[in-house]
Amino acid sequence: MPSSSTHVKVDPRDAKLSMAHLYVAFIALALGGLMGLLQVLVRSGEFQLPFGIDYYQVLTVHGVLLGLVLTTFFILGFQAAAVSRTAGPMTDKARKTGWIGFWLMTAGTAMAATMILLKKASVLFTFYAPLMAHPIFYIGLTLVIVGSWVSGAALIMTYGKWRRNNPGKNSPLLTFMVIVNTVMWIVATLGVAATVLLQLLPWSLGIVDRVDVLVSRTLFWYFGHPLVYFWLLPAYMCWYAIIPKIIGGKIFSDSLARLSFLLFLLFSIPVGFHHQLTEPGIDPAWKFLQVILTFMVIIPSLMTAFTMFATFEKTGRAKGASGLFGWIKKLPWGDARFTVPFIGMAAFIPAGAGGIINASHQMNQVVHNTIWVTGHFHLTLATTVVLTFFGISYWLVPHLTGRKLTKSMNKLAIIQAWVWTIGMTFMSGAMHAAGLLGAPRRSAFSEYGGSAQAAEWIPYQVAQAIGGSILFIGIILVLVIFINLAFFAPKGEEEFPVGEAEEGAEKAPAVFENWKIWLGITAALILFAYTIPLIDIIQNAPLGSKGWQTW
Ligand code: HAS
Ligand code: CU
Repeated sequence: MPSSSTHVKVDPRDAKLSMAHLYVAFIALALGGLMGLLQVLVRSGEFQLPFGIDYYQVLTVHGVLLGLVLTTFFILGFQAAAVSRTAGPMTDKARKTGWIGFWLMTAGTAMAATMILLKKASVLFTFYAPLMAHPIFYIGLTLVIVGSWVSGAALIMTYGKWRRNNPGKNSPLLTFMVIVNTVMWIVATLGVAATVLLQLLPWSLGIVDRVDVLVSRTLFWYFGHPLVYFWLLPAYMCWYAIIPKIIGGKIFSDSLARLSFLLFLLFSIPVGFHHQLTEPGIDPAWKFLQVILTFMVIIPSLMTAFTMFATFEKTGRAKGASGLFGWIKKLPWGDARFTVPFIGMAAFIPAGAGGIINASHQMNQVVHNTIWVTGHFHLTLATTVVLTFFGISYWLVPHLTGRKLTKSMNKLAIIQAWVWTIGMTFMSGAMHAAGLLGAPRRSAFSEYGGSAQAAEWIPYQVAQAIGGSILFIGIILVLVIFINLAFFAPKGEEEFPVGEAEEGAEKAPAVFENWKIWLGITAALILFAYTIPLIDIIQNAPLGSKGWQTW
């Protein structure tokens, strides 16, 4: 079967760049996972941290390493490989740019991590004002953001070269998807860069005394919501463009896949208020508008769910399946490259439903600031996205290092995913339940002076600890597989699977690559959703807050 792309392999020089990112990502997973274990143990009430280590310090390391470092590094590594595989090798200039981005991000990560470990920045992964960290923490964050822009530029340069060499053609699907995600990331990070550089850094340096907390949180969530789709879209790249090849099928619809990505670009950003629904100081009419836009951004996920079911059913039927559900039996359940991401997809059904509950203006009052929300993002990010990333690593790492995924590692990978599923069912399930009983998030163990309500939470916190401990075993297993694939697996060639469109399938409309239109609508929606409320917030601002260090 001819490949839809002329490049069947990632260029070895690009492979090095991609692997550098993956090493940092998996180191972050190891350390961040260990912190997670400590947290659930503390919250069970049966364990105290030694050596004066503080719960909130551990929680910050966990959130920053897993939520920000693991994700960003994995994604940029995967995206570099995906572009090199489908649009061709990077130019020397682009690759150099990619390395500069990598080192800026790595230096920034080291700076921020050092400050957290020195107990100078226990501000959690959302670094909300008025909690004030050491200036070096904010400088580190700035380097991570700027580094990611530089890395993004390397991808855009490679895409630009492809366009120049292939006038009038649609770019390869995976490259197109990477570019949408990169553009979304750049537009979104402008918000967090603004609050860090214009507000938090001058404040922690003592140049200004007070910070406008609501402005800072609004700029954060302008970024914070698209951040979660920046995590999700690489998983969708795998589902739309890679899984069909692994299961021996075809891409269901190239146009639909591109359209869903464009909808994410349009609707991911003007929705940050759904994280601020309980915050005073924002007019409810604007919250309502952003809730409507949030429901718009659910549509491309529903399109994805439809596409996945359709892909599975069509492939199964082409292999001779009959009956309503016969196709399920035709899926390659023994192949970790399929099964591991599939479990991620299945988890996204309850995870997404939970998101819709969160976004429903009134129901948010019940769950906001409870550990339900923590349960929600351990299903979305720490199950759906992360299992898909693990599934990607099982072929990407050996592809990049010139090795093979052996039968025994494949089996271990499937066991790993089941261990993860069991652990997460306990942990996230208990979090959702305890949240409905009012258990707070972002808080260490407390009996709240022997309150009867707090006593109700304790059995769930024990269940969280059991689940979290099982998850920690899952982390050890995935690290064993990663180290094997990076250094010890037998030499060989592992395929980078890329799905193909059906023979004679209709081409996606050229307008999908008219960036002026998409960026224009994105900007218009952002201005519509944010301009008036932001003016309101600034005009009616209280005095602002001095910095707090609660540790
Ligand atoms: Fe969320 C809070 C709303 C998706 C992550 N979210 C968070 C936080 C994080 C996060 C980290 O509206 C906490 C931030 C903090 O620290 O405060 N979320 C949503 C909505 C969606 C959603 C509407 N979230 C995500 C994803 C995340 C993520 C994805 C990470 C990757 N979230 C909220 C809201 C809050 C929130 C509020 C604030 C809460 C508060 O009060 O603080 C939607 O995008 C979800 C749409 C998804 C679907 C599911 C489609 C299903 C598919 C699977 C198909 C399966 C197949 C397999 C084919 C509609 C695509 C078949 C298998 C079989 C077995 C049958
Ligand atoms: Cu959100």
